[in-house]
Amino acid sequence: MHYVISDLHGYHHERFLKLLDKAGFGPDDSLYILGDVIDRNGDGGVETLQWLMYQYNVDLIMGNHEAMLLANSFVFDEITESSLAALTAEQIDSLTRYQLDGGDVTLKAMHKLPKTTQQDILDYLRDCPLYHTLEVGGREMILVHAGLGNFSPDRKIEDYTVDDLLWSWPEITDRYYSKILTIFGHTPTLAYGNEYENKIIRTDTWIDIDMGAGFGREPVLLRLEDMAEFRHKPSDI
Ligand SMILES: [Mn+2]
Repeated sequence: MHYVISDLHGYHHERFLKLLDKAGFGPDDSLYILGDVIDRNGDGGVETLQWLMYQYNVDLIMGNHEAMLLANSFVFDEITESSLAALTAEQIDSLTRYQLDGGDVTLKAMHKLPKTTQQDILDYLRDCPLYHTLEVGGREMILVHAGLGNFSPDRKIEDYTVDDLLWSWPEITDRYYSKILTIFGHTPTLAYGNEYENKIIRTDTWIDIDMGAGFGREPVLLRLEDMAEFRHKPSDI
């Protein structure tokens, strides 16, 4: 079976593992995380990243938050007085924006790790793809973090830019490829209206599965074969 989940944003790691158990996720299944494992809550998802690096059947697709961590990875270089003085205004600006966007907890948790582990995590993130395509039950699907910005039916998936795939904010009325189902996160479904609170949004061409775990809500694990949804109740331990 194939599963997707998105925007964990520092969701408690053990609770995430329990959610996989709840769905019966096993060694023959595949899980795709549609980006933004890190930032905002708890240890910023660093525990989940350390787990992810060693899972052969779990793939992380790049989110804008992973991209921001990578863009600020200069903070993990050896720091000397001269390297601090050599920081550019762009680097300082980028770091400030990342910290204001929830990166603070991730940077703090990363700094507690040995240098080699930090570099292993950064190397792992550099290898994460911008999207993944697959076929489930005869239906073609695109898994991507934020949607397909500047969509055109004539544009092939490989022709979208990093900004299109990581930073777009789809409108509820947007329609994507008619014969390919696009699944993404990034925009909490609640942002489309109160009627979507705690619900994934399914249109005929795309599905948004971001439940707003970055803001303390429970994420949904979606099984692609039958579109079954698994989630914890907030009261579940
Ligand atoms: Mn995002």
